[in-house]
Amino acid sequence: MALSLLFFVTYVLCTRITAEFRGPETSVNPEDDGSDDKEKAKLRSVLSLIDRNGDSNISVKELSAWTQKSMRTFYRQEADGKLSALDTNKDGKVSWVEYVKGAENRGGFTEKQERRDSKRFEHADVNRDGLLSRDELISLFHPEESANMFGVIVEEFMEYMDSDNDGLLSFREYKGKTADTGNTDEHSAKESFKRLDKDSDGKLNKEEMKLWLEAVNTSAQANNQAQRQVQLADDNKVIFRCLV
Ligand SMILES: [Ca+2]
Ligand SMILES: [Ca+2]
Ligand SMILES: [Ca+2]
Ligand SMILES: [Ca+2]
Repeated sequence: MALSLLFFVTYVLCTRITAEFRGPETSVNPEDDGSDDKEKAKLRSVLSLIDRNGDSNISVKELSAWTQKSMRTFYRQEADGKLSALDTNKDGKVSWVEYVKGAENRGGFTEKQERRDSKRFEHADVNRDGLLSRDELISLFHPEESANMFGVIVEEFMEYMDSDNDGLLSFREYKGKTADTGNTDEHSAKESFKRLDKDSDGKLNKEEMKLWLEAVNTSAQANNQAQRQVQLADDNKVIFRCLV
């Protein structure tokens, strides 16, 4: 959700930048009350942060780096919020008891959810002190960001998708939870299955499924998104020279 929000902001920002650059006619407004100048000033200050080498062009690399940095800042702030809400004994960490209490205050969770969260909690606790620090909380709530969480998430996938319980995912099983549920079409499901099936044996093993998680983490998404945004611009770079 937060990721989509940020990408939306990036999209609007880039669309604005490209539009500003393209036509002087778009900047002429007889009822201009100066609010555009204020907006431009705000935009300019954000753009200067993204444009690390100061050449007034925003490259894929710069846009991707900025998106990643912003997302990580957001994850830290979100974890701080969760920490202050859950940490009832104020020791700066969240214990499993505190975590369960927090869930109960929000209406409780089912036995299945409790089992799932308990496994995630255990894996997020990297230093094995039974408590989650702020960074460990980020792993708990955004498991795709931490390689140490991939194993437990793949186990969850398997439980959900491996209907014949052979520890491998056939295309039929994969399709059953992707294309057949309307999440994607059969052609795209085939393509993504083929991409993930590195040893081409027609099945996805647990290591191959971890690649799935790597493809949805912030770095991968930010790179893809930046590449798409920059392709919208005329010369493979988003330009904001007109604003500076
Ligand atoms: Ca605590
Ligand atoms: Ca810990
Ligand atoms: Ca299977
Ligand atoms: Ca395989």
